[in-house]
Amino acid sequence: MNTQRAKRPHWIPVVAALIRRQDQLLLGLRPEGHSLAGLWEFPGGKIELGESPQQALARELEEELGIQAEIEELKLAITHSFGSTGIVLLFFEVNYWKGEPKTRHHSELKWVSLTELGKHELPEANQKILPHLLSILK
Ligand code: DGT
Repeated sequence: MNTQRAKRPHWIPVVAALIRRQDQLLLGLRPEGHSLAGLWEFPGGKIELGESPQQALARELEEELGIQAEIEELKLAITHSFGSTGIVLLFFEVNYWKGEPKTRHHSELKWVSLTELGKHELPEANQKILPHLLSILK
């Protein structure tokens, strides 16, 4: 067997929402029992077979927050690998939705102003692109 090949990470497509309310973004605290528990994330998740990125994000926001969201522009795409896995993370802007976000999945939800974002513990994939993300959102 080619060992170099076996060590290559398996890349997983993930979508995440930049849900905006004035100068604030919605963050969710990742729950116990999931990877990266206790870190603040942008709501979203893995794209399932046969879904477009936009369909996947609309589904995740319905499942996780109970909102019907309009998925807007792709703002940023990044890659991040941890050992044998890698994620391709697509960030979409969301400015309009129906319903009030509820904690169906996260341990906690929080509206955070752009200036306070850096004070929250985020997954490394997000932390490393935070300055760039903020420059895009301003
Ligand atoms: P897992 O990772 O197997 O425990 O499964 P889930 O269901 O908790 O993971 P899911 O569907 O949220 O997948 C998202 C993956 O992307 C997960 O490995 C965490 C990673 N990730 C890094 N930054 C973010 C972010 O800002 N938002 C979301 N939703 N995921 C992020």
